Amino acid sequence: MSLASVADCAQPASPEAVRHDWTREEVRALFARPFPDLMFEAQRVHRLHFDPRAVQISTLMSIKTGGCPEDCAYCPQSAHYETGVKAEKLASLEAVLAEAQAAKAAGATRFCMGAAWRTPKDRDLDRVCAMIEGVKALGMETCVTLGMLTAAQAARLKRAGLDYYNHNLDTSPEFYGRIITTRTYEDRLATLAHVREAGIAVCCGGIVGLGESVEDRVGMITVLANLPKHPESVPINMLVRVAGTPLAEEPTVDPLDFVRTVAVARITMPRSFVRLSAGREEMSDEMQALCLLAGANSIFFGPKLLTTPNPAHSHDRRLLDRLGMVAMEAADRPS
Ligand code: SAM
Ligand code: DTB
Ligand code: SF4
Repeated sequence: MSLASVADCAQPASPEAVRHDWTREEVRALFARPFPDLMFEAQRVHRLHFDPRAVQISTLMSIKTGGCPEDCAYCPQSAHYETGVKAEKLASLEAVLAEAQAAKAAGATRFCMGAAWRTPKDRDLDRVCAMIEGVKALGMETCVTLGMLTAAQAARLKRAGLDYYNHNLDTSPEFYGRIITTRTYEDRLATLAHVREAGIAVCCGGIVGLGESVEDRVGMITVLANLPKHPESVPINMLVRVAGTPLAEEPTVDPLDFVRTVAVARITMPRSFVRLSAGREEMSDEMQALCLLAGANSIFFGPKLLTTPNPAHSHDRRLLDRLGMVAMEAADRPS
């Protein structure tokens, strides 16, 4: 069936109901809608739940870089590939607090700490808990991404005051095995369940540009939108092609296809923050503006993601100014 003919029979999403029973057909039909209709629907849904001018600002820090035993084909930090990223030790508490303070001064309300681990060791978790406590004491929200967790580890993070845990599904269940062989989709879902059961907010999304089909994007969004509770935060990353990784030569993503993925995430997960995540350094301001119009309302702010570049503070400030948009204050966010 052509995309246009599927679009003709697409039903408008009901913005009032937060649904967890999306069928693949419905999500496929959203992806296939004519662009103006899709954008209109995404805007309508976005405006029901959020101030369309406000953008949540998070800042990332890599607290443990490189040397990761997993083989994620996109990742510069995997020990399986020669990418020039050197393996480092876990950062000191002082270094983390200095970066968090600087991020707060620059306007970030959430500090996200990433570690290139398959799963944390308990003694490392103690040190991460001290970081969480320290960043919380600065008055910032905390997020960590440390790989797979047991239920006990999730509970330990919750006791330290952790607000969010990032753990992405990355792609569809069918395509996943082409990207990662060292852990399964079910492993990812199990960690997400442990995080949820511990009472930590979930940050979970994926990547566009891995060589996946539109149907894989449909599959990924359908899984996310049918989780028992929608992730509070849904990062949509555009692949950052890093030399040395197996995906270094992937073709460029069609910007409008990326925008479509953002719009479908917004429509299917109406109350979630949709983060325009990795890949902004390669996006035009106009493409970013379209993503924000499609319902993205969170960004990573600061010149570095984990190991790759992100737009400079000054560039993002100017972009938001040009669009008449504002950074969201912690107090503005729905609880
Ligand atoms: N090791 C932990 C894990 O995999 O859950 C945490 C860190 S990992 C770098 C966090 C996420 O960053 C990945 O799940 C992936 O979605 C994203 N990511 C990593 N490399 C990327 C790249 N080159 N381009 C886009 N997103 C990327
Ligand atoms: C997410 O979805 N994207 C961020 C964050 N969660 C941890 C990471 C992007 C990493 C991009 C590649 C790098 O800088 O190493
Ligand atoms: Fe390791 Fe995470 Fe990179 Fe995969 S995405 S190689 S688990 S750091």
